[in-house]
Formats: sequence, C-alpha cells, structure tokens
Amino acid sequence: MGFFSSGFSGRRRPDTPGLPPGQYLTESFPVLSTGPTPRVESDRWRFTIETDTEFVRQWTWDEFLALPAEDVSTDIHCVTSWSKFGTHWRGVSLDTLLDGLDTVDRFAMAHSYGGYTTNLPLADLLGGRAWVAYEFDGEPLAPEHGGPARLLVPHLYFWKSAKWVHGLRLMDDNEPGFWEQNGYHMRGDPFLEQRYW
Ligand SMILES: Nc1nc2c(c(=O)[nH]1)N[C@H]1C(S)=C(S)[C@@H](COP(=O)(O)O)O[C@H]1N2
Ligand SMILES: [Mo]
Repeated sequence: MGFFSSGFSGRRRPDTPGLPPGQYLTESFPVLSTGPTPRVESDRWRFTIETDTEFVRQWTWDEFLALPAEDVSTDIHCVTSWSKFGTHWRGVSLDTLLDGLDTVDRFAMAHSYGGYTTNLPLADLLGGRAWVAYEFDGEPLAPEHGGPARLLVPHLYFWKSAKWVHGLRLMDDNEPGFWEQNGYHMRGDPFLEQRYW
C-alpha cells in the first residue's frame, strides 16, 4: 500500500475504513470560511425556525443552553478532500429542535450570521444525524469554527454544516444555498462523492 502526499498536510490511505473515496486524513482542523468571522454576542444570539409564511420557533442563548444536549463523536469530511476522524462536539439534536413540528415542507435552508446559506433535505436533519453544536473538544466553539453555534451534519460534506448558524427556513422546493448556487451538490453525501452537480 502506498502513501501519497497531497495538497494538505495529510496522508492518503486508499483503504482506510471510514474514509470516503477521494479523501485524505488530517490531524489538523483547517478553517474554511468564505468571509470574515462574524462576532455574535450571546445576548444578541437567536436561533429561529420558520416557514415561508409563518414564524415557528425561536430560542435565545439561555433558552438554547437549557435544552437537552448530546455529546457527539464523529468523523467530518470537507469537499476540498480533507477528512478528520473522531471529532468531539456537544450540541442540541435537530430532532429536539424540530420535535412536534407539523409541516409538509421537505427541505430546509440553513442561514447564518454573515449571510452564508446551505440547503438540506429535512430528512437529513432528522434521525439523530444533525445537531446545532456549541462545544468542540469540551470547550466553547471557537469563533473561527462557527461559535457561538454551528450546524453539524457530519454524514454530509462539511459545507452543509453552517457556521454561526442563525436558523432554518423550511421550504417546499429544494432551493440552492451559497455553494450550491456555485455548482456544489444539492445533497453532498461524501460516500457517494456527491461533490458537484
Ligand atoms: N457560515 C459559514 N459556514 C460554513 C462555511 C462558511 O464559509 N461560512 N464554510 C463551510 C465549509 S466549505 C466547510 S469545509 C466548513 C469548515 O468548517 P471549519 O472552518 O470549522 O473547518 O464550514 C462550512 N460552513
Ligand atoms: Mo468545505
């Protein structure tokens, strides 16, 4: 088995279990942001879930911290080809945030402080596979990694995990978000290599 150097400081091991095709492992935690890091004070912070027509739910920071939280250990996969194994997060499951919600909408647009957006099927946010995370490695989530809180949807490419997440807008139609308008995949499953469309 060969080891190939790649653009980043990682190593490529073609048959590493859990490593999606075309990915290499890195020990570091690269920062990928399209713009400056927005600074969101916790007393200003809100997380909202809404539909096109009707306001649904909103939490303040204190209300959010009072929700049941989960510890999550997971691998993450960026479309630029780095993967990182065994990352540790704490956050609130989207199952909790969307619990009891009565909607016919099948898609969601995650939107962030700073203007970033990314679209996801609602099904990918349910079933214990998505969180709004506010801790990494037992510490408050660093601003450059999306603090105070970010979406964490680790079974999809990491661009779907919106940093500085501000809320979800539920949608009837699958509208493209920021990277999706620029050719990235509407779903983004790393094991299916759904990078572009
Ligand atoms: N708000 C916002 N969220 C974002 C991004 C961004 O530019 N802005 N970049 C995405 C991309 S492409 C990746 S790979 C991850 C990077 O997260 P990290 O900087 O914590 O590694 O965040 C995703 N979420
Ligand atoms: Mo990315």
